[in-house]
Amino acid sequence: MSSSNFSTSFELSSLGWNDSLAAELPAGLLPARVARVDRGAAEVLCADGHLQVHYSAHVRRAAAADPVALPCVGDWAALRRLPEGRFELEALLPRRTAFVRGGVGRVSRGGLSGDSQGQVLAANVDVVFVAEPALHSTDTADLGRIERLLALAWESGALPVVLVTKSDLVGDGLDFLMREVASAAPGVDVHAVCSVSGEGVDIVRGHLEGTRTAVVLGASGAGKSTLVNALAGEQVMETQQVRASDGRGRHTTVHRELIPLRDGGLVIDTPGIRRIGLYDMGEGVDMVFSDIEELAERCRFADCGHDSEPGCAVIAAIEDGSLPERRLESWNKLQREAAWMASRSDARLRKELQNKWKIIHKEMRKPGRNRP
Ligand SMILES: Nc1nc2c(ncn2[C@@H]2O[C@H](COP(=O)(O)OP(=O)(O)O)[C@@H](O)[C@H]2O)c(=O)[nH]1
Ligand SMILES: [Mg+2]
Ligand SMILES: [Zn+2]
Repeated sequence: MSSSNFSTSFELSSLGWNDSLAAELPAGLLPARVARVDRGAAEVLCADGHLQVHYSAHVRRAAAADPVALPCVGDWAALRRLPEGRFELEALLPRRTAFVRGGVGRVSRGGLSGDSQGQVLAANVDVVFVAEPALHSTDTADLGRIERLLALAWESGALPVVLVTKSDLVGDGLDFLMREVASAAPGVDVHAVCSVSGEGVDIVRGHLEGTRTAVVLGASGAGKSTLVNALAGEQVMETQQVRASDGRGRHTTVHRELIPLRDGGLVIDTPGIRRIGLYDMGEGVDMVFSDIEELAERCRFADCGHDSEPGCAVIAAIEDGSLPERRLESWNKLQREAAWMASRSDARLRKELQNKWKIIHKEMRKPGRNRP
């Protein structure tokens, strides 16, 4: 974050603070929004400005028991003022939305529920920008990556929006590309944006109205940080310099970071995600493939596998060209992955339960215990 922000204090409402959050703030503590985390400490934005705070023993204990309890970017935290004037991060307020990697964890009204050993990538995000660069060398985008990120976005509880970035690089191919991308994102807004000329940036900004928080996801080099700078109207994030030797960029964004925007709203920049595993994301996957789900309702058999069954509406749609075959393949793949991950987590849960019972049985076998 630019150092100019360091001294200024923040109007809490400009950080997304509202009455329902206020109702959950423990008495005597101060609200602050987590802008960035480093090992054991967080940078927060609050009425007292931009502060670095350490975690209380309570937070450290909770995080040791379950990493989901670790503060993450976007979290609302409650700070305790220590006698010497410093602050300590004493508690996290329940999360409205959360991206959880490698863990279970569905968001319910009371925050994350269920057993989980995941890592929260970002919390309290309203809008997810899935950034996919328009490349001049190939005319198609990585639709599979878009679908995967959309599943993650839906599952988090936030609203996804797809951004085809670097729209200046495709020229005439843009319309075709936009249609391709839209076919992978039913029910999702798809916009073209060029952060260099500023074209489309206002539409992106429109999604932040009402002091919403967005996160930008996408591969390294997709133009995420450049977009964040365009939204901010100043250079807040470093962007990749293209190396002259091989024309490839270097990774520059290493931290996830929450940036309050001058024009309102907040945006979280992220490092490129190499590969994010789906984890227990059945519903997120269903949302991404709502077009196939709808078709499937018209299959003759309720348990149609959309393979070679007679009366299959999905196969019929592929044959008449209204559904790209790639979509069905991608759906099968992501469903298999989600199911595999879910079964793995079940296995882990079963093992944990077994261990628990082993301990109880051992206790019961101890000498001196009454046995039936
Ligand atoms: N032509 C063009 N280049 C862009 C645009 N946005 C970003 N870039 C370039 O793409 C490269 C990667 O951008 P960066 O924002 O660092 O990507 P990130 O890794 O997703 O944060 C940089 O060299 C940018 O200058 C755009 O709209 N048009
Ligand atoms: Mg970046
Ligand atoms: Zn079918």
